Amino acid sequence: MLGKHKFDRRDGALVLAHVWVAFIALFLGGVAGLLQSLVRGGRIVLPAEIGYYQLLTAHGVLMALVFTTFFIIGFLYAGIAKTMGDNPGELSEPARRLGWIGFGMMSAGTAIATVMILLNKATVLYTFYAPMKADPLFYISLALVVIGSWISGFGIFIQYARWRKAHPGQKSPLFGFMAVTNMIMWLVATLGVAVEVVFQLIPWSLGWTETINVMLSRTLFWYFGHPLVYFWLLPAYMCWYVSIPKIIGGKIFSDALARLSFIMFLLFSIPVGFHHQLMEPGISSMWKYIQVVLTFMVIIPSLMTAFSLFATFELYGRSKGAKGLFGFFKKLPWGDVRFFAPFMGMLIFIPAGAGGIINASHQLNAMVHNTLWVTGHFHLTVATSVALTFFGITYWLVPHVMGRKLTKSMNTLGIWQTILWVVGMFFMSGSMHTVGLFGSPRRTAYTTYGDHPDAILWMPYHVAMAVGGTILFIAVILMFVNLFILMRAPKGEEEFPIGETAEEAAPTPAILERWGLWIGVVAVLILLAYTVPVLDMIRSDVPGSKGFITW
Ligand code: HAS
Repeated sequence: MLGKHKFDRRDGALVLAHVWVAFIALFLGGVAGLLQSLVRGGRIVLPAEIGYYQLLTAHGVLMALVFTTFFIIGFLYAGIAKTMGDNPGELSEPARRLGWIGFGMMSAGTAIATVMILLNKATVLYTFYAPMKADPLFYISLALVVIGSWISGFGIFIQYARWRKAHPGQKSPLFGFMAVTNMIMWLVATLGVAVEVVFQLIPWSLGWTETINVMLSRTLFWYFGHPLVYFWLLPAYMCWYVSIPKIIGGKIFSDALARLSFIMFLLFSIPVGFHHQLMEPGISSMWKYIQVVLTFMVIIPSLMTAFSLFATFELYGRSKGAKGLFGFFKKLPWGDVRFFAPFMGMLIFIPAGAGGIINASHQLNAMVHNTLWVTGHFHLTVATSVALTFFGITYWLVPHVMGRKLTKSMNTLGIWQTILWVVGMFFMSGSMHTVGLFGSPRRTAYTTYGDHPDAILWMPYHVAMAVGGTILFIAVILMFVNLFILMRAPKGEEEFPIGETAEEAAPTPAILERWGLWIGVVAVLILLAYTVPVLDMIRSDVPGSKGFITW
């Protein structure tokens, strides 16, 4: 019922504004990605003025930071308007206003950052690792993006608080609960990068301080950087948990399990940043060990999610007469892009997650760290599981908020777009993983290691990466075209799919919504995992704290 309500036009405009910025970033980032893969595949040499690292920075910032953040905030606003709006599909005035202020600040920050990158004044990669230094304007623009996203987050919290006030004693809608969890995680995580940018990078880039504590800056970055990946992932999980059951005609397996998995992400996604720094000096093995253990904890909610999705599919399949272990497979709506694109994301998340577990295993990390394996890993996770799910959402979200209909031909184009993406990624990420095991480094232009003894061995894989990159670029263009067509689709109604929980599911314990408790536990875990090592880093006598560190 909820899904059928009309969406308020003013809120539709807010959602569409976010979606547009996201897809423009995807397009520009795609151009940079194509060029990069052609350079590494030895197919082209960049014209003198363009640097490889400049492209790499543009690609990473636009795809990983801008596309995701804008899409996510637009999607969350749409979902809370739908499920917790003052009327279904209508935000309250304060939430809408904060949404626009946040959008304005993030867009201004993004525009300045993009110009600085294009001017080659911010070639510091998407992780902006010191001692690489950018123009102060770049860091200031990043601060603007972060503060803007906080303001958008407050809009979501306000809408949630209004809903709870109007519905005392009731459990919040699952989508709203998940949106709030995701934004709390984002707020706590971005504190790390805000401290790094405001207290280290900006004063240093302005020349107010002569040196920078490299180790500390990287640690603050990864304090933020790992929950960042779950900030990308959780909205995809929201689609998998809440929308996919409705799209296939089934039920959510368990509301309680879904909420518990999100709370576990909140608890365990932040105190794990050291697993990106396992090969770095200046952090003792004991602290690395503790954070590796916590990393293995954060795998559990993903396993719970896999279990829950299989259960949803199986229950649905059996209700349609499916027999045997995988009989449900035949009953799933393969021809519906709203299902097909996110499902391909799920399927690919199985090897992607396995790769993550390899990365997190300290000894194996020594083998893969800083090789193209890691690049392959995040092209499967964020650039496939998450991106394909976001594409799948776009096919119903845009028509829904605009009062239009997803047509049959549009659906077919969407299926082709998904197939192209999967094929392109098979070549690209597959060869990245393989050649990574042969030691080919990441974040390095091909020409810089031309005389490496293994370069001949790596070359065919780099060519395969270029093939994959080209197919993916065609898929980006098709997605962009699809978005234009969606905007002009015939007027009508497209559902915002919000699933219902299976009748047999156990009730949801109220404790899962005790935010004070969970934020308290998060704070304790962060203090436990970070206090001593950060104090060590601040004391400059620790070996390695100011030393040279590999990227
Ligand atoms: Fe990661 C590096 C560990 C998940 C993104 N990761 C990165 C980087 C990025 C990234 C961007 O421990 C590079 C950063 C840089 O530039 O340096 N990652 C993990 C672990 C997980 C993980 C343990 N990563 C992600 C996700 C990302 C992401 C998600 C983005 C969205 N990652 C690492 C480590 C590094 C790292 C180290 C540092 C490497 C280094 O040396 O620098 C886990 O969260 C993964 C758990 C996932 C699962 C899979 C569950 C499967 C599901 C699908 C079910 C499918 C169904 C379909 C139901 C356990 C839920 C039906 C299927 C049928 C067959 C019918």
